[in-house]
Amino acid sequence: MKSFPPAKIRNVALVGHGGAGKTSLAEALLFCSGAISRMGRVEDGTTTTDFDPEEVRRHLSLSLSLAPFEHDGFKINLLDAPGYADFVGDVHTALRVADLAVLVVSAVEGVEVQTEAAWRIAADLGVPRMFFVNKLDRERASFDRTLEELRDRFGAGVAPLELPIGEEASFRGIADLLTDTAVLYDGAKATVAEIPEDMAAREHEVRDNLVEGIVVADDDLMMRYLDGETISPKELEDTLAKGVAEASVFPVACGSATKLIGIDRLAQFIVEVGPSPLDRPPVSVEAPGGATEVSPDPTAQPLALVYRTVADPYVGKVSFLKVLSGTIRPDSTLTNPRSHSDEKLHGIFTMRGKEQEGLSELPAGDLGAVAKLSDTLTGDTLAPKGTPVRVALPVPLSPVLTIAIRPKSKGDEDKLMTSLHRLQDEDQTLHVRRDDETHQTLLSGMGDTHLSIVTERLHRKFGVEVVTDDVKVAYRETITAGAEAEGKYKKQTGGHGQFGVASLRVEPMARGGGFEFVDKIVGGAIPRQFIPAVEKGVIETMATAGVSGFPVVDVRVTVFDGKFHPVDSSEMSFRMAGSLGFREAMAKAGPVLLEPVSVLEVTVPIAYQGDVMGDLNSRRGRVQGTEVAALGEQMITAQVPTSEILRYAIDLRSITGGRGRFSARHDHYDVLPAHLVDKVAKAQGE
Ligand SMILES: Nc1nc2c(ncn2[C@@H]2O[C@H](COP(=O)(O)OP(=O)(O)OP(=O)(O)O)[C@@H](O)[C@H]2O)c(=O)[nH]1
Ligand SMILES: [Mg+2]
Repeated sequence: MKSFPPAKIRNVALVGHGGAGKTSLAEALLFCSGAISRMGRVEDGTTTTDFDPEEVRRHLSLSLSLAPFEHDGFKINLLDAPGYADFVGDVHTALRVADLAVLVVSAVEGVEVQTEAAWRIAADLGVPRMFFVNKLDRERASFDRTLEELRDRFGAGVAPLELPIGEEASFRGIADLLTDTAVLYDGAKATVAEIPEDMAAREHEVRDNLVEGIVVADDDLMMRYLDGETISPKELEDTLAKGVAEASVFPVACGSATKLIGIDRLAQFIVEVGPSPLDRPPVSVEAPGGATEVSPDPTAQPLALVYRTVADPYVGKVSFLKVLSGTIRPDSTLTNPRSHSDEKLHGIFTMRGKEQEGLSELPAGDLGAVAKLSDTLTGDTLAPKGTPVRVALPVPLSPVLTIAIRPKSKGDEDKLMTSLHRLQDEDQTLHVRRDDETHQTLLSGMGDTHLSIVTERLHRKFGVEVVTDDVKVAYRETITAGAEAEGKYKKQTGGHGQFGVASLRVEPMARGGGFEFVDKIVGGAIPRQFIPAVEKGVIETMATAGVSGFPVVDVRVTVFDGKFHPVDSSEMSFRMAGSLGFREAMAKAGPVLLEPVSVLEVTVPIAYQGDVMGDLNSRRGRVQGTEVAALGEQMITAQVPTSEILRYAIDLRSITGGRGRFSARHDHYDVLPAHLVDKVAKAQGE
């Protein structure tokens, strides 16, 4: 593929709810532009951007795909993002490098949960947005109803540029409001025609609204319009383009991806009105002298952002780049300021789905890929040697669901960890952790589908089969009263013996107090050098085994008396005495179990607030407050025992139809209610 200057590049992310038709739309755009000669179908697993075996099998997108094509002398880099909520990480990735988000909305289902989620992410990142109302050929499709929903949710900036001619089975063309003409389709073949008479009145009304919506942005245009002058489509388009780039106007186009209606027009619209990398604000980077900004100037120093990493079975590691400034050439050597390693680029290419296509150079604004970088991860910056400039990393998404896994065959432990780390390179929403308290390997991610795909990949790609277990909660123990005990360790049968006695007092401390050791030995009841051994014995016992087998916390231990033997006493005898004394004193001191409690922040539309609070109550949660969040949502803050929210991601999704979001973090330990102690102790014994 030849090289394009920034003004001729459009980086476009297709985002929206699962099944709205993003992958089909990408396929249609590629087909209409001539980039592919056969139009694949999601149902047949033959599309360009759903090429992964799991995508083919499930008939939906699981990860982000790049698909560049040429249209009218421009290069459009399509980013086909998955719609399913578990893969929202890829929506963030796509919108981080896109200059325009096309929110694909089904004319049958209308605005859905992930349409709103994608909108919110794009708005947070300041990415210009437009809509493509798809599936107008389907039964029960309605453009008007969908448009009303769009206006209702996303405000007055929503501006239709087109109206469908016919709907459902009779959907056959598009009325173009800017030029006041109709386009009729026979397959992908378009013919320009007059606006059909039966819709002319409505077309004029919508067109007047649109024109008024556009001219208000420009005083001069507004005056001329009010004077009765006709504003040319070109002038309207230019003003519209400004509104789109500023993310104050959100145009709506429409069509059918599978019937190829309106597709060529969408491509044309993207090149004419969509922002180029030059229309976007400069990117802020961290440089040694402080923060600075870079613009997509192909003649400046080269700087690229690695926005995604994929392990390709044939090429090895592939790093996807967005060039922020300068021009990157196949023989360049760049430095990674994070890892301090020099990276020689062995060839630059782009990917169209799984197909590689070589590039002679990659100028500012463009997207491409390089293979086999030695020490570069997603989020890294590649800069010229001696210019340690870095793009700030985005705040990582917090995982919402955790499972425990172990390899099916015992020998696979190491292989499991290395495979997981390879998967983590590709997927920034995947977190792996070994819990030292519960001895489990924990895998956290964005939902159950995400995690089950990870375990499938472990098997398919790396040959490691895993078993999933329930996540164990890290309970602890403490005491509720003071008690004393004498720990006596004595072994004096023949030869050199063991003898040590330590009298200990235990007392409860405040929650979070941890552990304190007090030495109250007077008159040498225990020789000085053995006191640390007593403390060591206590600490070792506390760490592993209270009365129910959990670590003990929040206890003050005082050693106040003891006995020793001039020959048989040793470090070992006093360690044992400390351990025995602690165990006995603890058993007498009203031991209780402590459970971890999390702080949960749940954001839901107000309509679901009652249900969510009721559910939190049934989980022994204590609601601490509610506050108004953006877009008619409410944020509820509650303290909930961690054991009650291990699968909250799944439950909240079903309570709110996917409209709720939450974050949870460990907060403190609290006494486990007596009626639950048996259950926990029993589970521990298994
Ligand atoms: N009739 C009709 N069907 C369509 C149209 N666009 C997509 N479909 C069908 O809708 C289904 C979902 O389409 P996809 O392209 O996979 O949707 P997606 O938005 O990529 O879905 P995710 O990858 O899950 O986010 C497929 O069966 C398509 O054939 C359309 O314009 N008309
Ligand atoms: Mg898809």
